[in-house]
Amino acid sequence: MEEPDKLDRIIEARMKLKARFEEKMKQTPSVSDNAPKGSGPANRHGMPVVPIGQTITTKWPVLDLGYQPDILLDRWRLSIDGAVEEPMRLTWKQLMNLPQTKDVSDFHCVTTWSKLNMHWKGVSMLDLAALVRPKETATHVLCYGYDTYTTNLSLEEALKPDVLLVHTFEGQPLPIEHGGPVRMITPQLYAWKGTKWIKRIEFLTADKLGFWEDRGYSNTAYPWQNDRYSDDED
Ligand SMILES: Nc1nc2c(c(=O)[nH]1)N[C@H]1C(S)=C(S)[C@@H](COP(=O)(O)O)O[C@H]1N2
Ligand SMILES: [Mo]
Repeated sequence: MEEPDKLDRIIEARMKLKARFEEKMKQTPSVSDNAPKGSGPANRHGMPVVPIGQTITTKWPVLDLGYQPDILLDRWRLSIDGAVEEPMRLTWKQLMNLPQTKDVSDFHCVTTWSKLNMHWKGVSMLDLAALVRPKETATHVLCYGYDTYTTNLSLEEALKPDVLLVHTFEGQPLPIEHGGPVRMITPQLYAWKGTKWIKRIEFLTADKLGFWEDRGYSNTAYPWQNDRYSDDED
């Protein structure tokens, strides 16, 4: 950020948000489940590195709705609005001027492939939320892609430290087919919870189903519980 006091305010808001969601986050299955399903050594949040029913791939398959929007950086905007104190519409330059986070995480697709140790760089959802300051009544977000895709997340999932809006993968700009210029990643949930070509994050005071959640995918999407479809009750 340009002004140091603005950065201080983000840091303070981030600490407050962390404190507000800490307890709920600790209770989410991807950190609290004491009988997670999967194989291999524990990952950094204590779950077996390969979730049940997944096969490791080194390739990176592409999944979309049959259309890959091509957004010029000059025209790219990210709106963050809804139940927040300070709605924003960020340009590319503004996004790049926010604190940048690097992380290495895994990607679990509901269609049974997982890709491990992916190197990302982007802006954390927690930092974006700290900027717009969700109202006390905010409980969920609905994310929108430039291709009309939507997906919903609870705030205790969306504000986990590994949820990022990434623009860089393995040191290169995120390819269009994988959601470039910017997509969300949700390493502790199935990957459909991460919107490619993200253009809007709407904070909500009640849950609202996204594209796949409305078409029979699980609302919660926990890889270590084989939580793929909303009709399986296990
Ligand atoms: N905007 C948008 N985001 C999306 C999708 C989509 O069709 N449109 N597909 C989702 C699904 S089902 C998965 S598994 C992942 C796939 O990401 P990938 O194509 O980079 O592997 O993106 C998710 N995000
Ligand atoms: Mo998917």
